Amino acid sequence: MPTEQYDDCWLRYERVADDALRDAYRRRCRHAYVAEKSPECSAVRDELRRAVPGLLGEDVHLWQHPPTTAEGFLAVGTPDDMAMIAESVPAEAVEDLVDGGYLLRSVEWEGQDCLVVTAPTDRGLVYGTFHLLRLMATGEPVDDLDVREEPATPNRLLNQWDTPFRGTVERGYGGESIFDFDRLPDLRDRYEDYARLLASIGINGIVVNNVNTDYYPRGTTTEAAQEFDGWRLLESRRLEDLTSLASVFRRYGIRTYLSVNFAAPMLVGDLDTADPLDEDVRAWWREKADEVYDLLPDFGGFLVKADSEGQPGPYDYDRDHVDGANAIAQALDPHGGRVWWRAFVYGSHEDRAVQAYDTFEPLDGEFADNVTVQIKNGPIDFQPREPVSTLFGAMPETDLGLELQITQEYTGQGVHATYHLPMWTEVFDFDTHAGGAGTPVKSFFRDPGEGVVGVGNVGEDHSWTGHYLAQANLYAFGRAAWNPDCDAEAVTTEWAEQTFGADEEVVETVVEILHDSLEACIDYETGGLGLMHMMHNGEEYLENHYYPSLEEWPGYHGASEDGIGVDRTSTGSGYAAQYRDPVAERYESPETCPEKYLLFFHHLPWDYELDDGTTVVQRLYDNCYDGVDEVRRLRDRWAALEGRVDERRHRHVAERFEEQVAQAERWRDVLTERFRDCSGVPDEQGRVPEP
Ligand code: GCV
Repeated sequence: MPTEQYDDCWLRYERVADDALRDAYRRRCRHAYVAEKSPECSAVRDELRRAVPGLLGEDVHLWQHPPTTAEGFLAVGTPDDMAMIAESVPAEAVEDLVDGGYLLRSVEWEGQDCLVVTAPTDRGLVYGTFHLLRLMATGEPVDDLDVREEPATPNRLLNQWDTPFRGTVERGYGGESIFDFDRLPDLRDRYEDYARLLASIGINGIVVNNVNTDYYPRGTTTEAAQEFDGWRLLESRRLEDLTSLASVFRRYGIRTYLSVNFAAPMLVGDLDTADPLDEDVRAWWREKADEVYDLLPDFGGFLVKADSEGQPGPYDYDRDHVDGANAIAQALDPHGGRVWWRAFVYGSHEDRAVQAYDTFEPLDGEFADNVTVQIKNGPIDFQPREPVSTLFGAMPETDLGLELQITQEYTGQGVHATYHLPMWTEVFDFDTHAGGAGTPVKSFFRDPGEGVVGVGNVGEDHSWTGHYLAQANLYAFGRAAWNPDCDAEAVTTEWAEQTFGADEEVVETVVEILHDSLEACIDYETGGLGLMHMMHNGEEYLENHYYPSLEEWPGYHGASEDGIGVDRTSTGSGYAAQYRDPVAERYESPETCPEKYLLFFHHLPWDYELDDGTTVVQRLYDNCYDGVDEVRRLRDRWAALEGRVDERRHRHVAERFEEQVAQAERWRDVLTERFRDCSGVPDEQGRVPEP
């Protein structure tokens, strides 16, 4: 079999150019002693074997006992594993750390300069080692290390939307699925490299299959659906196969989860109902959970998309989401497993924004302790910009999960350079006022059953993500899930340094491109005043949600002769009132509503005057044009890096930028011409053609 070829992403481990720094690293890391006990520790050893030769230009000497050498060394283990660690680091400092937390210390041991990576759990040792390697890859000194790190968020999960047995990834733009479920238990190197990438950014759980467990695209016959169904992963032989894949992730501290079909008792079992209150159904889930845990003792749990976009659910039996989620939760409970139950429901309300809150808020307090309600960041669907979902802060008695989209379904897919971290920090920092002023969204994911979830963006492509710069979205997701208070610019800089090396001009340019990219996308795709979902819903897979179209979803923009926007105030759908005051009050009035959400909450005349006296329609024109100008500027910034970035990656990104500019112009033209037609108001600058 040919060696698989794909990019190393941010784990490149290129030689440290600075001699003094390299010597300092060598003094402490050329010899290493890693506890010999667990799969995680063997992963640490493997990582050192990969990284040290790259960074230092020589092999690491791995010892099976404390090194007896005249040089310093790196020790990785818990205090129980090694006397050297127990004697170098106070026991309480380690015991105090939560699962995943770790300490990095520069210490002197028997007259030698050493480094200690220690933690209360083996998972923490993996994270601590990756942290140390990151410091070296980014040229940070290690002579005086005193790092204490803990994840702020207990569950940091990846959701793969990979459709098993079909090999595709729903909304995936990095190529086919890397997972070949049909060939399990055979493993590919790529699985391990994926696990390494995820562990290096602190991910501790992966749902390996699509939430759509019935493959359902338009036109699919029932027969074809049967052939490709992800629900089959719950079949006994598939579960046995899964154990090999799970063992790869386990080495890196990552627990495996499955998306399951609510009707599994009928599809996988042979029951004639999936009614969650039926005793046979509940017993079936218990037996299935027992079987899963026999094979995978550290299994994380089940993710369920129910009564949503055609997936079956408790409504099929006149039951509610609590009945549905709790029936599955009772089966997982004896094993410490958890149900992640999605709140992505719409269809029965004229304004879909209203429905998730209407459905789930009244159920607060009724979900079992091992159920987490998983909520998308906004009330619609991963748009370039949405206000934060009203459910955050509305369910104090329920464990919540925040679902973010790493893949760029609505932000240019595999073509546009659009960086999501600024969007996520905006979500994390949003003050819900649920417990009074100062209750930001990020405060809801700290309990053991809570977490932050990202819809993944990798595939078979050499770049993994279809666009080399889109790797930054995966990286940033992990770092932000670990610490929602992270300094966004610092995270992006460390990604750029690890990915493109130490050339300051390259790093600064890449960071600038990434940080300016989201606003540009918002401008050309939405006009920047809170409009959204003006997308083509084509039959062609990659066309879907990529090109502009205002005809197909008129309800999202509300453009008519008299104005534009959607009234979600008390005179409209009432969505604004689902927030707590003073947020609800602020959004209710166009005078106080932030401009970026103005047309999400209000239907306003085209000539409505904004704070600076510009009319709504003129601002929309201006923003659409500014967005394109900005993308051209970013393209030129990247072009100027020619010769400073390797040819393969430079060309790839440059070509995509050309396409992005063309598409941004298309978006601008479609939007502005439609606004011009509807409003009858010419562009003051004469850029928009007259009808
Ligand atoms: C996995 C949107 C996407 C679907 C996705 C769905 C969901 O509708 O377009 O591809 O399905 O969200 O999040 O369940």
